[in-house]
Amino acid sequence: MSKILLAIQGFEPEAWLERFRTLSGTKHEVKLSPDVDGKNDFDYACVWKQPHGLLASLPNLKAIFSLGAGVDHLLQDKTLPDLPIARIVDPDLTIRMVGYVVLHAHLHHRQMKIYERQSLERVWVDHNEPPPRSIRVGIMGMGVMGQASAKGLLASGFSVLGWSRAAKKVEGVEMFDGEAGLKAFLAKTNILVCLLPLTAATKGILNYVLFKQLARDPISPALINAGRGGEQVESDILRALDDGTLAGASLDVFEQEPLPASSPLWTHPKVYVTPHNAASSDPRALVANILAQIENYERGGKLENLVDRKLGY
Ligand code: NDP
Ligand code: OXD
Repeated sequence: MSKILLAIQGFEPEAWLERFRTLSGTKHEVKLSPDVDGKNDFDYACVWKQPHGLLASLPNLKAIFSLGAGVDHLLQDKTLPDLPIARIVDPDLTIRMVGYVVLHAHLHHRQMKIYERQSLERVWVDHNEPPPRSIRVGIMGMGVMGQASAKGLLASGFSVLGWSRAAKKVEGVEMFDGEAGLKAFLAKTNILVCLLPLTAATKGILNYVLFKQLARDPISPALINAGRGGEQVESDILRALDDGTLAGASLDVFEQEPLPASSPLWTHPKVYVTPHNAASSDPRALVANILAQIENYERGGKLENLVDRKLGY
Protein backbone atom coordinates (compact mmCIF):
# COMPACT_ATOMS: atom_id res chain seq x y z
CA MET A 1 0.00 0.00 0.00
CA SER A 2 1.34 3.46 -0.93
CA LYS A 3 0.65 6.55 1.07
CA ILE A 4 -0.30 9.61 -0.97
CA LEU A 5 -0.46 13.22 0.22
CA LEU A 6 -2.60 15.78 -1.58
CA ALA A 7 -1.57 19.42 -1.11
CA ILE A 8 -3.93 21.66 -3.04
CA GLN A 9 -4.61 25.38 -3.11
CA GLY A 10 -6.72 27.07 -5.77
CA PHE A 11 -8.55 23.90 -6.87
CA GLU A 12 -11.39 22.33 -4.84
CA PRO A 13 -9.38 19.98 -2.52
CA GLU A 14 -12.33 17.89 -1.27
CA ALA A 15 -13.33 16.77 -4.77
CA TRP A 16 -9.77 15.55 -5.41
CA LEU A 17 -9.64 13.73 -2.05
CA GLU A 18 -12.93 12.00 -2.69
CA ARG A 19 -11.89 10.90 -6.19
CA PHE A 20 -8.46 9.67 -5.02
CA ARG A 21 -10.06 7.70 -2.19
CA THR A 22 -12.80 6.24 -4.40
CA LEU A 23 -10.38 5.02 -7.04
CA SER A 24 -7.71 3.89 -4.55
CA GLY A 25 -9.99 1.64 -2.52
CA THR A 26 -7.66 -0.26 -0.17
CA LYS A 27 -4.67 0.04 -2.53
CA HIS A 28 -3.51 3.44 -1.27
CA GLU A 29 -3.97 5.57 1.79
CA VAL A 30 -4.73 9.14 0.77
CA LYS A 31 -4.42 12.18 3.04
CA LEU A 32 -5.16 15.83 2.39
CA SER A 33 -2.68 18.45 3.65
CA PRO A 34 -2.56 19.89 6.31
CA ASP A 35 -3.58 16.44 7.71
CA VAL A 36 0.05 15.28 7.56
CA ASP A 37 0.68 13.19 10.68
CA GLY A 38 3.46 10.70 10.07
CA LYS A 39 5.51 12.65 7.57
CA ASN A 40 7.94 9.73 7.18
CA ASP A 41 5.25 7.55 5.64
CA PHE A 42 4.32 9.47 2.50
CA ASP A 43 5.48 7.87 -0.77
CA TYR A 44 3.91 10.30 -3.24
CA ALA A 45 2.71 13.90 -3.20
CA CYS A 46 0.12 15.19 -5.67
CA VAL A 47 0.08 18.96 -5.58
CA TRP A 48 -1.27 22.23 -6.93
CA LYS A 49 0.33 25.34 -5.43
CA GLN A 50 1.56 23.45 -2.38
CA PRO A 51 2.82 25.50 0.58
CA HIS A 52 6.54 26.04 0.07
CA GLY A 53 8.63 23.83 2.37
CA LEU A 54 5.98 21.13 2.70
CA LEU A 55 7.54 18.69 0.22
CA ALA A 56 11.00 19.16 1.76
CA SER A 57 9.52 18.03 5.08
CA LEU A 58 8.49 14.60 3.70
CA PRO A 59 11.73 12.57 3.86
CA ASN A 60 10.61 9.38 2.12
CA LEU A 61 8.81 10.74 -0.94
CA LYS A 62 9.52 8.85 -4.16
CA ALA A 63 7.94 11.24 -6.67
CA ILE A 64 5.84 14.40 -6.99
CA PHE A 65 2.85 14.85 -9.32
CA SER A 66 1.56 18.22 -10.52
CA LEU A 67 -2.24 18.21 -10.73
CA GLY A 68 -1.98 20.33 -13.87
CA ALA A 69 0.10 20.46 -17.02
CA GLY A 70 2.13 23.42 -15.78
CA VAL A 71 4.75 23.09 -13.06
CA ASP A 72 5.80 26.71 -12.48
CA HIS A 73 3.74 26.65 -9.25
CA LEU A 74 5.87 23.73 -8.03
CA LEU A 75 9.30 24.89 -9.17
CA GLN A 76 8.89 28.26 -7.43
CA ASP A 77 9.44 26.40 -4.13
CA LYS A 78 13.17 26.93 -3.47
CA THR A 79 13.18 24.02 -1.00
CA LEU A 80 11.83 21.52 -3.53
CA PRO A 81 13.48 18.11 -2.98
CA ASP A 82 15.44 16.57 -5.86
CA LEU A 83 12.82 13.99 -6.87
CA PRO A 84 11.13 13.06 -10.15
CA ILE A 85 8.29 15.47 -10.98
CA ALA A 86 5.55 14.25 -13.32
CA ARG A 87 3.00 16.60 -14.85
CA ILE A 88 -0.44 15.88 -16.26
CA VAL A 89 -0.74 14.87 -19.88
CA ASP A 90 -4.27 13.61 -20.38
CA PRO A 91 -6.70 13.63 -23.31
CA ASP A 92 -9.36 15.34 -21.19
CA LEU A 93 -7.09 18.30 -20.36
CA THR A 94 -5.83 18.49 -23.94
CA ILE A 95 -9.23 18.45 -25.62
CA ARG A 96 -10.46 21.22 -23.33
CA MET A 97 -7.54 23.40 -24.42
CA VAL A 98 -8.16 22.62 -28.09
CA GLY A 99 -11.77 23.74 -27.62
CA TYR A 100 -10.69 27.02 -26.02
CA VAL A 101 -8.09 27.83 -28.68
CA VAL A 102 -10.32 26.99 -31.65
CA LEU A 103 -13.28 28.86 -30.14
CA HIS A 104 -11.26 32.03 -29.55
CA ALA A 105 -9.54 31.90 -32.95
CA HIS A 106 -13.04 31.88 -34.48
CA LEU A 107 -14.21 34.69 -32.19
CA HIS A 108 -11.40 36.95 -33.42
CA HIS A 109 -11.55 35.94 -37.07
CA ARG A 110 -15.33 36.41 -37.12
CA GLN A 111 -15.10 39.73 -35.21
CA MET A 112 -17.66 38.58 -32.67
CA LYS A 113 -17.16 41.62 -30.42
CA ILE A 114 -18.47 43.77 -33.32
CA TYR A 115 -21.49 41.49 -33.92
CA GLU A 116 -22.26 41.45 -30.17
CA ARG A 117 -22.45 45.25 -30.26
CA GLN A 118 -24.45 45.23 -33.51
CA SER A 119 -26.91 42.79 -31.97
CA LEU A 120 -27.53 45.12 -29.02
CA GLU A 121 -28.13 47.98 -31.47
CA ARG A 122 -30.17 45.86 -33.95
CA VAL A 123 -27.66 46.60 -36.74
CA TRP A 124 -27.65 44.22 -39.76
CA VAL A 125 -24.21 44.60 -41.37
CA ASP A 126 -22.01 41.78 -42.71
CA HIS A 127 -18.31 42.67 -42.38
CA ASN A 128 -17.32 40.05 -44.92
CA GLU A 129 -14.44 38.33 -43.09
CA PRO A 130 -11.59 36.98 -45.23
CA PRO A 131 -11.39 33.20 -45.83
CA PRO A 132 -10.12 31.16 -42.84
CA ARG A 133 -7.27 29.71 -44.94
CA SER A 134 -5.88 33.24 -45.37
CA ILE A 135 -5.73 33.73 -41.58
CA ARG A 136 -2.45 32.54 -40.08
CA VAL A 137 -2.72 31.40 -36.47
CA GLY A 138 0.71 31.24 -34.84
CA ILE A 139 1.13 29.07 -31.75
CA MET A 140 3.95 29.82 -29.30
CA GLY A 141 4.64 26.51 -27.51
CA MET A 142 4.24 23.46 -29.70
CA GLY A 143 4.14 20.80 -26.99
CA VAL A 144 1.18 18.63 -26.07
CA MET A 145 -1.33 21.50 -25.97
CA GLY A 146 0.15 23.37 -28.92
CA GLN A 147 0.26 20.42 -31.29
CA ALA A 148 -3.28 19.30 -30.44
CA SER A 149 -4.56 22.87 -30.87
CA ALA A 150 -2.78 23.09 -34.23
CA LYS A 151 -4.75 20.04 -35.42
CA GLY A 152 -8.02 21.61 -34.28
CA LEU A 153 -7.20 24.89 -36.03
CA LEU A 154 -6.23 23.11 -39.25
CA ALA A 155 -9.51 21.18 -39.14
CA SER A 156 -11.29 24.56 -38.85
CA GLY A 157 -9.61 25.72 -42.04
CA PHE A 158 -7.02 28.13 -40.61
CA SER A 159 -3.38 28.20 -41.70
CA VAL A 160 -1.17 27.33 -38.75
CA LEU A 161 2.38 28.29 -37.73
CA GLY A 162 4.23 27.02 -34.68
CA TRP A 163 7.16 28.20 -32.55
CA SER A 164 9.07 25.98 -30.14
CA ARG A 165 12.41 26.02 -28.30
CA ALA A 166 13.97 23.16 -30.25
CA ALA A 167 13.44 22.53 -33.97
CA LYS A 168 10.68 20.04 -34.81
CA LYS A 169 8.42 18.98 -37.65
CA VAL A 170 4.65 19.03 -37.24
CA GLU A 171 2.45 17.90 -40.10
CA GLY A 172 0.56 20.71 -41.80
CA VAL A 173 2.24 23.40 -39.67
CA GLU A 174 4.97 25.82 -40.71
CA MET A 175 7.44 25.54 -37.84
CA PHE A 176 9.93 28.04 -36.39
CA ASP A 177 12.21 27.68 -33.40
CA GLY A 178 14.34 29.55 -30.92
CA GLU A 179 15.25 33.22 -30.70
CA ALA A 180 16.41 33.11 -34.32
CA GLY A 181 13.03 31.96 -35.60
CA LEU A 182 10.81 34.26 -33.55
CA LYS A 183 10.89 37.34 -35.80
CA ALA A 184 9.92 35.42 -38.95
CA PHE A 185 7.20 33.55 -37.03
CA LEU A 186 5.66 36.80 -35.74
CA ALA A 187 5.88 38.52 -39.12
CA LYS A 188 3.54 35.87 -40.58
CA THR A 189 1.15 35.54 -37.61
CA ASN A 190 -2.31 37.21 -37.50
CA ILE A 191 -3.74 35.47 -34.44
CA LEU A 192 -1.09 34.74 -31.82
CA VAL A 193 -1.81 31.87 -29.40
CA CYS A 194 0.44 31.47 -26.36
CA LEU A 195 0.67 27.96 -24.89
CA LEU A 196 4.14 28.35 -23.39
CA PRO A 197 5.17 27.18 -19.94
CA LEU A 198 6.28 29.98 -17.59
CA THR A 199 10.08 29.88 -17.30
CA ALA A 200 12.87 32.41 -16.98
CA ALA A 201 12.96 32.52 -20.80
CA THR A 202 9.24 33.12 -21.34
CA LYS A 203 8.50 35.60 -18.52
CA GLY A 204 7.12 38.85 -19.99
CA ILE A 205 7.50 37.61 -23.58
CA LEU A 206 4.04 38.92 -24.59
CA ASN A 207 4.92 42.60 -24.66
CA TYR A 208 4.42 45.66 -26.87
CA VAL A 209 7.64 45.14 -28.86
CA LEU A 210 6.49 41.63 -29.75
CA PHE A 211 2.92 42.73 -30.64
CA LYS A 212 4.33 45.33 -33.04
CA GLN A 213 5.96 42.53 -35.07
CA LEU A 214 2.70 40.69 -35.85
CA ALA A 215 1.27 40.59 -39.39
CA ARG A 216 -1.48 43.15 -40.13
CA ASP A 217 -2.81 41.56 -43.31
CA PRO A 218 -5.45 40.23 -44.04
CA ILE A 219 -6.67 41.06 -40.48
CA SER A 220 -5.26 43.11 -37.61
CA PRO A 221 -3.61 40.93 -35.00
CA ALA A 222 -5.24 39.32 -31.98
CA LEU A 223 -3.71 37.67 -28.92
CA ILE A 224 -4.94 34.50 -27.20
CA ASN A 225 -3.04 33.66 -24.00
CA ALA A 226 -3.85 30.41 -22.21
CA GLY A 227 -0.25 29.80 -21.09
CA ARG A 228 0.57 31.76 -17.95
CA GLY A 229 -0.13 35.31 -16.80
CA GLY A 230 3.56 35.85 -16.03
CA GLU A 231 4.21 35.69 -19.76
CA GLN A 232 2.12 38.79 -20.49
CA VAL A 233 2.71 42.45 -19.71
CA GLU A 234 -0.85 43.66 -19.12
CA SER A 235 -0.05 47.36 -19.42
CA ASP A 236 1.44 46.60 -22.86
CA ILE A 237 -1.66 44.63 -23.90
CA LEU A 238 -3.88 47.58 -22.96
CA ARG A 239 -1.64 50.02 -24.82
CA ALA A 240 -1.61 47.78 -27.90
CA LEU A 241 -5.41 47.40 -27.83
CA ASP A 242 -5.96 51.09 -27.39
CA ASP A 243 -3.63 52.20 -30.21
CA GLY A 244 -4.82 49.46 -32.61
CA THR A 245 -1.61 47.36 -32.55
CA LEU A 246 -3.87 44.54 -31.35
CA ALA A 247 -7.46 44.27 -32.59
CA GLY A 248 -8.49 42.00 -29.73
CA ALA A 249 -7.36 39.66 -26.97
CA SER A 250 -8.57 36.53 -25.23
CA LEU A 251 -6.94 36.20 -21.84
CA ASP A 252 -7.40 33.14 -19.65
CA VAL A 253 -4.41 33.82 -17.39
CA PHE A 254 -3.23 36.97 -15.62
CA GLU A 255 -0.28 38.56 -13.87
CA GLN A 256 -2.37 38.37 -10.68
CA GLU A 257 -5.09 35.71 -10.23
CA PRO A 258 -7.92 36.17 -9.54
CA LEU A 259 -7.81 39.22 -11.84
CA PRO A 260 -8.32 42.21 -9.50
CA ALA A 261 -11.74 43.86 -9.80
CA SER A 262 -9.95 47.13 -10.59
CA SER A 263 -8.37 45.74 -13.79
CA PRO A 264 -9.54 47.56 -16.95
CA LEU A 265 -9.27 44.22 -18.79
CA TRP A 266 -12.59 43.08 -17.26
CA THR A 267 -14.64 45.60 -19.19
CA HIS A 268 -12.42 46.34 -22.17
CA PRO A 269 -14.57 46.20 -25.34
CA LYS A 270 -11.91 44.22 -27.24
CA VAL A 271 -11.11 41.63 -24.55
CA TYR A 272 -12.49 38.23 -23.60
CA VAL A 273 -11.63 37.37 -19.97
CA THR A 274 -11.94 33.83 -18.60
CA PRO A 275 -10.93 32.70 -15.08
CA HIS A 276 -7.96 30.43 -15.90
CA ASN A 277 -10.23 27.65 -17.08
CA ALA A 278 -9.13 27.17 -20.70
CA ALA A 279 -8.31 23.60 -19.66
CA SER A 280 -9.39 22.95 -16.08
CA SER A 281 -7.95 20.02 -14.18
CA ASP A 282 -10.95 17.84 -13.37
CA PRO A 283 -10.45 15.11 -10.77
CA ARG A 284 -13.17 13.01 -12.45
CA ALA A 285 -10.89 12.72 -15.47
CA LEU A 286 -7.35 13.01 -14.13
CA VAL A 287 -7.03 10.96 -10.92
CA ALA A 288 -7.12 7.61 -12.75
CA ASN A 289 -4.18 8.79 -14.85
CA ILE A 290 -2.09 9.66 -11.75
CA LEU A 291 -2.95 6.43 -9.92
CA ALA A 292 -2.05 4.39 -13.01
CA GLN A 293 1.35 6.13 -13.03
CA ILE A 294 1.91 5.41 -9.33
CA GLU A 295 0.92 1.77 -9.71
CA ASN A 296 3.16 1.33 -12.75
CA TYR A 297 6.08 2.93 -10.88
CA GLU A 298 5.49 0.65 -7.87
CA ARG A 299 5.71 -2.33 -10.24
CA GLY A 300 9.12 -1.09 -11.42
CA GLY A 301 7.89 0.80 -14.50
CA LYS A 302 9.01 4.29 -15.53
CA LEU A 303 7.21 7.53 -14.72
CA GLU A 304 5.93 9.40 -17.76
CA ASN A 305 5.71 13.12 -18.56
CA LEU A 306 8.66 14.00 -16.38
CA VAL A 307 9.70 17.61 -15.94
CA ASP A 308 13.17 18.84 -16.86
CA ARG A 309 13.99 21.02 -13.88
CA LYS A 310 16.80 22.84 -15.69
CA LEU A 311 14.48 23.87 -18.56
CA GLY A 312 11.67 24.62 -16.10
CA TYR A 313 8.95 22.61 -17.85
P1 NDP B 1 4.67 21.04 -23.10
O1 NDP B 1 5.82 20.95 -22.16
O2 NDP B 1 4.20 19.80 -23.77
O3 NDP B 1 5.01 22.11 -24.26
C1 NDP B 1 5.68 23.30 -24.00
C2 NDP B 1 6.07 23.89 -25.36
O4 NDP B 1 6.64 25.18 -25.13
C3 NDP B 1 7.13 23.07 -26.09
O5 NDP B 1 6.86 23.06 -27.48
C4 NDP B 1 8.41 23.85 -25.83
O6 NDP B 1 9.41 23.72 -26.84
C5 NDP B 1 7.88 25.26 -25.83
N1 NDP B 1 8.81 26.17 -25.14
C6 NDP B 1 9.21 26.14 -23.86
N2 NDP B 1 10.09 27.13 -23.62
C7 NDP B 1 10.25 27.78 -24.80
C8 NDP B 1 11.03 28.88 -25.21
N3 NDP B 1 11.85 29.52 -24.36
N4 NDP B 1 10.96 29.28 -26.50
C9 NDP B 1 10.16 28.64 -27.38
N5 NDP B 1 9.37 27.58 -27.04
C10 NDP B 1 9.42 27.16 -25.77
O7 NDP B 1 3.50 21.73 -22.28
P2 NDP B 1 1.91 21.63 -22.54
O8 NDP B 1 1.68 21.85 -23.98
O9 NDP B 1 1.36 20.43 -21.90
O10 NDP B 1 1.41 22.88 -21.68
C11 NDP B 1 1.88 24.17 -22.00
C12 NDP B 1 1.48 25.17 -20.93
O11 NDP B 1 0.09 25.45 -21.03
C13 NDP B 1 1.64 24.72 -19.49
O12 NDP B 1 2.99 24.84 -19.07
C14 NDP B 1 0.73 25.67 -18.75
O13 NDP B 1 1.44 26.84 -18.42
C15 NDP B 1 -0.33 26.00 -19.80
N6 NDP B 1 -1.63 25.43 -19.45
C16 NDP B 1 -2.65 26.29 -19.18
C17 NDP B 1 -3.90 25.82 -18.88
C18 NDP B 1 -5.04 26.75 -18.69
O14 NDP B 1 -6.13 26.30 -18.28
N7 NDP B 1 -4.90 28.02 -18.99
C19 NDP B 1 -4.17 24.37 -18.77
C20 NDP B 1 -3.04 23.55 -19.12
C21 NDP B 1 -1.81 24.07 -19.43
P3 NDP B 1 10.08 22.28 -27.17
O15 NDP B 1 8.99 21.51 -27.91
O16 NDP B 1 11.22 22.65 -28.05
O17 NDP B 1 10.44 21.67 -25.86
C1 OXD C 1 -2.45 23.67 -15.87
C2 OXD C 1 -3.42 24.73 -15.61
O1 OXD C 1 -1.24 23.95 -15.90
O2 OXD C 1 -4.60 24.42 -15.35
O3 OXD C 1 -2.88 22.51 -16.05
O4 OXD C 1 -3.07 25.90 -15.67
